[in-house]
Amino acid sequence: MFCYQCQEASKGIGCTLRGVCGKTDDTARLQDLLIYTLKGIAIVNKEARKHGLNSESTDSFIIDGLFSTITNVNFDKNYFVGKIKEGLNLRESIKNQLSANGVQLSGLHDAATWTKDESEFDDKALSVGVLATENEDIRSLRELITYGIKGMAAYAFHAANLGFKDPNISEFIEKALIATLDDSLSANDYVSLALEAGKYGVDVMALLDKANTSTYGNPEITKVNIGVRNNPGILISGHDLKDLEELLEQTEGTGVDVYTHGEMLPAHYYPAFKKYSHFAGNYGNAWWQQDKEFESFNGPILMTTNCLTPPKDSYKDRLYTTGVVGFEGVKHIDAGPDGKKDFTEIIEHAKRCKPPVEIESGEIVGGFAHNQVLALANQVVDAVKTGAIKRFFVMAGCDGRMKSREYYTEFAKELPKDTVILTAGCAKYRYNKLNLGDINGIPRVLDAGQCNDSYSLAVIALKLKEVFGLEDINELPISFNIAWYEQKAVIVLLALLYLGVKNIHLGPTLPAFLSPNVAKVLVENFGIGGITNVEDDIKMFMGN
Ligand code: FSO
Ligand code: SF4
Repeated sequence: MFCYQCQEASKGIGCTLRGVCGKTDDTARLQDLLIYTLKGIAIVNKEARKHGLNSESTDSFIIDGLFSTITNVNFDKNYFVGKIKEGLNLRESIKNQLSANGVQLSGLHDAATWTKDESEFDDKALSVGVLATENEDIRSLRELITYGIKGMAAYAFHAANLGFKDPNISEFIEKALIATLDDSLSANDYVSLALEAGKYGVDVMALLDKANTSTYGNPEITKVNIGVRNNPGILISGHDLKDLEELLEQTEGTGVDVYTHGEMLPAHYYPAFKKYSHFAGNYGNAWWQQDKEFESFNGPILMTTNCLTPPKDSYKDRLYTTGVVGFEGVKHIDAGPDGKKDFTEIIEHAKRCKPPVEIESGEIVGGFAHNQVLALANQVVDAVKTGAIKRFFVMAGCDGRMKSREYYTEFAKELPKDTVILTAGCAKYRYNKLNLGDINGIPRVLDAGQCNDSYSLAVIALKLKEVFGLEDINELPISFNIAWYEQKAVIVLLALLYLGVKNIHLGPTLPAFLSPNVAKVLVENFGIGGITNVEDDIKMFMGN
């Protein structure tokens, strides 16, 4: 195997024997082969589109497939074997449909023609992985784009679950998949394609924002309990709000409470979920602490998306997956023919469990997505004009288990008191319990929501640009010190670059998949930088 898609890639180079994330080498190879299969489908589907023969189920197959290969989503090799077989069948059925409509395909790439028996998948996978592209710069750019569309697929998946789809996004994803096989493209072509991915990144986050806010209302300032009650509970993690809604509906009146974990915390900010009195609070912290927190939670846990880590035996039998998440030996819940998920088994399981052990108490405040912040716009603008707020720091993205991430807690603590942190994603857990105070009633940490709600932060920045009558978003007193871990952060980054944001600092380390030359392009054209130490970085950001 060779995988370098996340921030924890072994030695900052890549995982070769087993993933630091726990992904086994055979699963990693099957993921590579699934991606290759998706490229083949994209090639034939491009023709289907041209002839008005594209079906929405093909778009969803590609979106699900990409999402399932994101870090910490699916570790189950049988899942990938099944998806590859399904993908090959789908590809052939599209060809058959084309031919029935008089369209003959010729000169197709191997990705669109190969067939193998399951026993030969592993061999085939060896020739189609990341290292199949020999030139390290082209490889770097192809992977940058691939990881970007993986992130895009994740957001498109959640939007689709709420009935919001955009065929243009799927068409772009397919175009990008095909481009990664095109040896006639130059490094410059791929840089342009990466920026185009950023445009669709903005679109997909806007689509998901519309899906979430039109279904569940606009997030509003909310205090979230981080202690526990005395009833048995179900812990729900990941990012899918539709799953949460169904779970809340089905647990109502059962005596079982529902708690959020990790990236599900922002669900509390939506008006639609406030009506559930058994929606008890948020339990624990970011994804990487789940091995301890799932243990002490005592009740069943539902993982709707990443970040899942290989479960310990102490809670493996209490763990359930749904959607594209999977782990061998862990129960999986799929939607029935009516599209609804039946969580009865989890609810009955919860009733047999003890209430959660309290690991924290008190409250945290969040809900500062674009609508809420814009409602406070006058207050915010005044605070900037009078100098009460000197600078905003966008510290969105992901948390991770490496010690180097303590930087972000220190950074938040050491920031001058006249600065405000705008956050989104699980990165917030490094500083959302610090009590950093407020500025004229505006909290110093404004949590917009999940990683996709970084879109909200961009909307806020664009609004401030307009209010202050500035030409360029980079003239605002906003600095970007972003923490990344997996591929959703890649699409967020590309989206910010597309919006013209310069001088983004990315940490705790720059991606292993950026070759020195590609990193140079990003530094020279976009001012992308890494991080050093808290003291020097704060001086640099504050301009002194
Ligand atoms: Fe975190 Fe994991 Fe949301 Fe990521 S839970 S690390 S950017 O998957 O998706 O922020
Ligand atoms: Fe390694 Fe990250 Fe790939 Fe897992 S996802 S194998 S940790 S690079």
